[in-house]
This record gives sequence, C-alpha cells and structure tokens, in this order.
Amino acid sequence: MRFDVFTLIPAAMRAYLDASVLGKAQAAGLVEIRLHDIRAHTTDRHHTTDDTPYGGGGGMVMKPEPVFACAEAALGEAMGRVPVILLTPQGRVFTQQVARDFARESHLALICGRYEGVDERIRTHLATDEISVGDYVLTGGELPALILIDAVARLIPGVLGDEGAAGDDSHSSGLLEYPHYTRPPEFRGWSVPEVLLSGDHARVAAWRREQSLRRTFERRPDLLDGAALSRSDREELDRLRGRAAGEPDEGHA
Ligand code: JD8
Repeated sequence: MRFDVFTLIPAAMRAYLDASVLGKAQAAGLVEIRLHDIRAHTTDRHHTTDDTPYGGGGGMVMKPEPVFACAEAALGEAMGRVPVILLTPQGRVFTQQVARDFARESHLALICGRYEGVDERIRTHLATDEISVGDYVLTGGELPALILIDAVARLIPGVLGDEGAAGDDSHSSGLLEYPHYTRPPEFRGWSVPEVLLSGDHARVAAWRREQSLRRTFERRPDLLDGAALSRSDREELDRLRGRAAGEPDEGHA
C-alpha cells in the first residue's frame, strides 16, 4: 500500500514512520510512504506557503498553489483515482471502521495543514475526504496523518508479523482489552493473577473474557452496544449490572 503525504514539516514525520513496525513494513515492501515537502513546490523568492485571510481576522491560511502543485507532482496520472484525505477538525471522526475502509485501498494521499488551516479551494477541489482524529485542537495535520497511517498500515496483512494479527485487539472485538502481565510473577509484592500461571487455557480464556467485559462495562459502556456478545457474555454483563445496582446476582429473568 502506498501513502503520499503533503506537509510543510516532512522531517517531523520521518522519524516516527521509519521506526518499529512501520519502518519494518516499509523495509519489507508492504508499505511505501512518500513524504512531500509542500515548500518545494513554491515558485516565489521567499518560498511562501501561507498568506493573510481574505476578509480579515487573525492568523494565516495555507495558499492553494503549492499544495495543488505538490499533489499533482506526486500523484500524476493517479490524481482523481486516489482518495485525497484532508486532516481537519471539521472532518468525520476517525474510527476503527474508517481505518478498515481505507485499508481496502491500494493508494492514499494525505494533506497536512498548518496555521489556521488551508484555503477552502483545497478542501473543495483537491480533497476527496475530510477526517478528524478527535474532538481536541492540534496545531496541524501531521499528527493526525501519522495516526491514520499507523491505524491503516497495521491492518495490512504481514505488517504486524509475529506481534499478532490486528483482529485480536480490542477495537476488533468491540470490547476493551483484558489486563496483560509478564514476568516476574511477583513484583514489589504485586502478584500476577493465579489463573494466568495455572496453564489451564480454558480458565485463562474465561478470565480474560470476563475482564474485558468488566472493563468495558465500567469504563466504556457505550462500546457494549456495538460489541459481538455471546449468551454467556450477556449473562456476565447482567451479573455486573446487578452488582452495580447493589443487588448481587438477582438480575432479571
Ligand atoms: C489540521 C491547522 C490548527 C485548526 C485553529 C490553529 C485533525 N482532530 C484534530 N484536531 N486538530 C486537528 C487539526 C488542526 C489543524 C490542522 C488538523 C491545520 N490546524 C487550527 C482550526 C482552528 N487551529 C485535527 N485532523
């Protein structure tokens, strides 16, 4: 899968992309990430990428010409056939389902704004999609682009290698993860739960499922609506709900 990223600060993105899982995925040829410096596509003496807003007001706005030139140089014939994603607080919120949908593509392009944002014509005539990574304010689109690339790339077969399939994690089952432990069995007097040392795989699986359900119920009950739950999961949740209501194990019929 190929990603083309248009940014004013490619060096700030490079170190993250070249490390660890994403670095190995690129080295293995599973992912190709091309960073393009928008400033290299300016044509004036001062390499201007931003200007004052028409209509007045504070701040600066990214000019359209260098961003269009950068995208056209990078995408060439692919322009119009590749999703061009603008990272913006005004976009639809990025979720695991959006990541899954983008992971079906073979090629994505991402526009990272800075300052107050980009000229509206970039949104209307270059971007095909607008994505926000959440309801908080960042200083630019680079961290959102890294988040999107990270979440999408790890869904590509082979990218996670030995670290396990992407389908194992919490947002695939729709529940939060169970607690993880590793050696030593006791650290500063804090012991690993006995069941995990028992070697009884069925008991371990049952404990982990119960922990996932309990955590999701306590911390993110909103996720339970979309989770794939078995009959015994629902029975466990009924017990948790009864306990929360102060009526242990009475439950409904
Ligand atoms: C792109 C400029 C900063 C945004 C004024 C100064 C995404 N979830 C998200 N939060 N923030 C962003 C984001 C912020 C950006 C840019 C993405 C380009 N800024 C601006 C508008 C208000 N500040 C984001 N995705």
